[in-house]
Amino acid sequence: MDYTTFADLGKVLVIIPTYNESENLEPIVARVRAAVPAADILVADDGSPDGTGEIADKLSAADPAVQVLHRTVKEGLGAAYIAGFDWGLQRDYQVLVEMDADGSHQPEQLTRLLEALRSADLVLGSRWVPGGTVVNWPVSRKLLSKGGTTYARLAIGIPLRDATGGYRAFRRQVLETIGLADVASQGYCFQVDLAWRALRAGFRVVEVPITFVEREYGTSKMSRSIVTEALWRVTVWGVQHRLGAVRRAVRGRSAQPAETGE
Ligand SMILES: Nc1nc2c(ncn2[C@@H]2O[C@H](COP(=O)(O)OP(=O)(O)OP(=O)(O)O)[C@@H](O)[C@H]2O)c(=O)[nH]1
Ligand SMILES: [Mg+2]
Repeated sequence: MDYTTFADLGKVLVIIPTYNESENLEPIVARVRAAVPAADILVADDGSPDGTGEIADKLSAADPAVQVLHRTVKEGLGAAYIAGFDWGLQRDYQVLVEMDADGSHQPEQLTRLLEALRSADLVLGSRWVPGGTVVNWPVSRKLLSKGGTTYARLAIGIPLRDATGGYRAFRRQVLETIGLADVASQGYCFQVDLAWRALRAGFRVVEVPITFVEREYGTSKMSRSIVTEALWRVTVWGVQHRLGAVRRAVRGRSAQPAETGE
């Protein structure tokens, strides 16, 4: 078996969601093709007004490994990924990768994620484990990112250093198991949601260090509403999680006499 092509993992699909990434798409696709030539690419574009969808079509026409999923309405990152996962799961892809189009997730580090997937079910590219870092971020963004994961650790007990990152490799079984159809969260929260579902389902989740590079071209879709959504959803999950633990403890106590035959 040739381990350099990752054939042992099965077919790999790199999903790249795009909204107004006309300057970034062509270079990122070329870098993925060079880094892992055996992987296919799916661009999931939400009708970008800047022509990103047409650029994707041109790349696809020139290279059969590149496919395009055109969606007509901008529905957010989470919905684009779910549509992309569904597309890949309907075909024979065994590994599905999340990657931003803006260069923040370096395609050259994809081999690192895939190598780690050999002994895991879900690999997270992590900025906040030893060896991981962020290039060109102001202190405020670093604080927001680290603070987001810290909050998720405290609220729901998620045992991760970087729960909001979006550079990930999933074995298909994870996506088939965790119930994608009822994932409503978007943005940062989408990433926390998926990692937490995978952990609760008992999958092996590992973090590998990445160097995250802030985008050079185009504009960020990060917004106050994405942060607010993550805050309220994680808070609600935290309360539900604790209530569930209390209920289980109470039920366990009232069930005890019957179990012990008293
Ligand atoms: N299809 C689709 N893609 C989206 C949508 N929102 C964001 N994206 C893409 O998702 C990826 C991440 O979005 P970014 O704007 O880079 O958000 P971010 O990485 O959290 O923010 P920055 O670090 O500031 O760039 C990029 O490839 C975007 O083009 C959306 O509504 N639909
Ligand atoms: Mg970005």
